[in-house]
Amino acid sequence: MENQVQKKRIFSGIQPSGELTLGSYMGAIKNWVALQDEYECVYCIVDMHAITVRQNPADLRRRALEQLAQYIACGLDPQKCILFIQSHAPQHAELSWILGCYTQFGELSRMTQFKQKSQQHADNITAGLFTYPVLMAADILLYQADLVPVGEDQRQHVELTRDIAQRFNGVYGETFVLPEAFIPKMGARVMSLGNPENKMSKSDPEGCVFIMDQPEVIQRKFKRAVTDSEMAVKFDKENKPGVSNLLTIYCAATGKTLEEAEAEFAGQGYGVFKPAVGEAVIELMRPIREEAQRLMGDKAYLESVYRDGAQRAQRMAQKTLSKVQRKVGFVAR
Ligand code: ATP
Ligand code: LTN
Repeated sequence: MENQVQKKRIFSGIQPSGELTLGSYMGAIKNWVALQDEYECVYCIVDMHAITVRQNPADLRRRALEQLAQYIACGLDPQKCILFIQSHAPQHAELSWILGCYTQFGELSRMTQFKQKSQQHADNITAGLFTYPVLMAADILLYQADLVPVGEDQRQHVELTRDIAQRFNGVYGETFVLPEAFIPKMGARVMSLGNPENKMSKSDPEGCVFIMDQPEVIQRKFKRAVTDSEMAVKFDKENKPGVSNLLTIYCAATGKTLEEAEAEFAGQGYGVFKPAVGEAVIELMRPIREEAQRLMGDKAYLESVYRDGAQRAQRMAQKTLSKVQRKVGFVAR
């Protein structure tokens, strides 16, 4: 055999806790697709993370399958990357327990997402919500991932993952690859159309564009997008957060630079600009929506993808888990 260089690994996942959004597409999935040719990629539907807040079981099951269809429709190719459902690989829960014993209470208490979610779900702050980042660390470290393509909001969790890995390696010797967050230049933090001070998020349907939204719905949301009382289409995050967000979306959708976009709309008001951004997003999403709808009609195919994905994922994950179990002193099974 010739000397083949081992491809670098990628791991990422999204919770099936709601519909995929334009934010998750621009912040994460777009990069997943771009990286699949050059790297060995593992992409997950993290249903175990989703139950850290209360879910309706029938909806959760349906959304996990829809999310797989949408992953493929976005351009992820099951021949090139591993696509699977987190709960189908028991190694995630097993490693998560072990890593939890190498994570400090204080570290988890500082996680911004925990602070936000425990405010949103004040009546149900579970241990699972608190230890969420440990399960995420297990996801990433099981596959020895070098890069983790996510939006800006997940940087803190990837950094914690690195700290846990480093601590474990320090005690037991080289065990885990130290992962790095891979965050896009344009679209790392898409803001809500209704409230551009907040991140676009599936928990706020009006300010949020969903991948599966019909064109008329997308156009309506963009026409209503909050801007300011000036006229100029200029990027200025501080003073013009709404317009700056729309410009970012426009550039991420069309591949144009901010300068090109500003020049294109120079002298034109928001009445021209907002529908143009809507149109760009509609055209970006159209083929994805249509293909996802078609795939949803082919349950047998989707099942074959996630079954095959789970087998391949388990094989990779088990290698790491066995090594870790041996290192911490468990008796071999
Ligand atoms: P929730 O409303 O439950 O917080 P969410 O809409 O923020 O969910 P996630 O499922 O948490 O979406 O995120 C999936 C991936 O997409 C993550 O990598 C995340 O960083 C990225 N992402 C989510 N929202 C945005 C956004 N508005 N801009 C850029 N990236 C985003
Ligand atoms: N916390 C992430 C989802 C997630 C993830 C992962 C992302 C769970 N495990 C591993 C990257 C790698 C979020 O979207 N909120």
